[in-house]
Amino acid sequence: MALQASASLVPASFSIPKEGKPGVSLKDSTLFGLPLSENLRAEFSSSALRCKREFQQQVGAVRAQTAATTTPAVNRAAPEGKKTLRKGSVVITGASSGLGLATAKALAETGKWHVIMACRDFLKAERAAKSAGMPKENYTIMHLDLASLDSVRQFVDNFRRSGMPLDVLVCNAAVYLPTAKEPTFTAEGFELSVGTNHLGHFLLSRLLIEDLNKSDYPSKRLIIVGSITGNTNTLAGNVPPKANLGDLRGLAGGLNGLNSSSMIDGGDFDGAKAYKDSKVCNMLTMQEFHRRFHEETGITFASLYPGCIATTGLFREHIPLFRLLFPPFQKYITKGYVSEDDAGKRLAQVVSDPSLTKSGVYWSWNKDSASFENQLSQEASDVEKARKVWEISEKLVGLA
Ligand code: NDP
Ligand code: PMR
Repeated sequence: MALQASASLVPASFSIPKEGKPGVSLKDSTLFGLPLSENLRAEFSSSALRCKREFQQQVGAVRAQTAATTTPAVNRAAPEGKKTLRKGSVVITGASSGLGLATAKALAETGKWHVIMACRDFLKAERAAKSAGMPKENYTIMHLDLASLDSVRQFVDNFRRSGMPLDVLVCNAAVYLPTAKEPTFTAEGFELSVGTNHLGHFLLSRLLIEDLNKSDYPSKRLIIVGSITGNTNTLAGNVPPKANLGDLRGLAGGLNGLNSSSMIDGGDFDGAKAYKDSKVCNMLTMQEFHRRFHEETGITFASLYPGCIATTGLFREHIPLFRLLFPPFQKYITKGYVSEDDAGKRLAQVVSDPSLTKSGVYWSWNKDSASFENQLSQEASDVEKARKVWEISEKLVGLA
């Protein structure tokens, strides 16, 4: 039954269009023969005050482990046998659901990590951590709304005030708005998907690299979650609308939809494309970080495609039929499906596995769940584009 239903997900006429030629747009008014729903829920919730109170209570819970604690496995990768006696301290953005939550859980459960869950909805994050059974002493929730650069700066201030070290930063949060007809914007007026997924994380990681650099942890890492759908060297990346940053004219114009396009390439707004473009920016940013900072700091920069986690909140804005059929389609047809728990273990591996210290890598997993270094598409590995995205982004977030 599920198989039959999912088979209908693949339109009979589906074909991979040639570069530059318009294909079947899944954003067009129908999907699998049904009208696309137009409802768009703005899901912002300000919980700064609650966060502050809870944060102050919880900071006290962050304690260095005693010498009696078993040495974390990660120490085996330490250069010159350097050892640490404390827990690793990892910030994960968007840890209130899906991949971020599963990763936070996987790391917190080891007892070797203290997870700072950087979330826009404090109560949701607290409930999620509790229901996932995360040990209370192994996590702290701090408010972060990536759709506001002020909030990003505030988060960095709060984090520094907490006195916690920063050993690993995971840029995981994202929004996906495939049914939106019109663009929506961040506090600073950037189109919401690129503004949140790329520009918010760009500012966050540019500011926190200083903190990562100060860490004495044996393996310091900055991880930016990418995706297959931003890579046009794959079947999934060829499902229209395809990622394409073009000559970056929209990004250079500020993505505000007024005197410039809301899309990076300067084209008409398309929510699904904006998400895929933002993932290309994520993967380019990781590589540019690697080129600029790896040698000097020893920090490992990595990106990954964790598999298709078809059940997460990422698809909350999609039509109900899509949400119903997407998981069986990925499970039985593409076989790209991975559960939230398993995806969380994969990202936790990139955070802490001593064998994944190579920098500049885009990790993926094969059907036996073994990690491998994957190839990025031409655009997602374009050195010149990465430099330009970096420089324009610096201007947009007020760093240049
Ligand atoms: P979810 O929607 O479950 O998680 C996204 C998280 O981002 C949520 O915690 C959400 O918070 C948070 N978030 C959204 N906007 C903001 C914001 N403005 N400020 C702070 N946090 C925000 O989706 P996934 O777990 O699937 O996605 C996680 C990552 O995995 C993303 O980077 C996505 O691109 C990537 N990915 C997902 C795949 C999949 O198949 N699901 C495949 C490949 C990559 P809230 O809970 O408050 O909404
Ligand atoms: Mg895809 C091996 C084939 C494969 C894989 C691994 C994915 C992953 N998808 C594949 C194929 C196809 N998808 C095919 C043939 C189709 C046409 C029917 C198809 C359709 C499709 C849609 C409409 N797929 C989607 C959507 C979405 O809205 C999701 C998306 O693009 O979100 C940005 C999506 C995804 N497919 C994936 C993955 C991982 C996603 C989602 C998430 C992401 O990149 O973050």
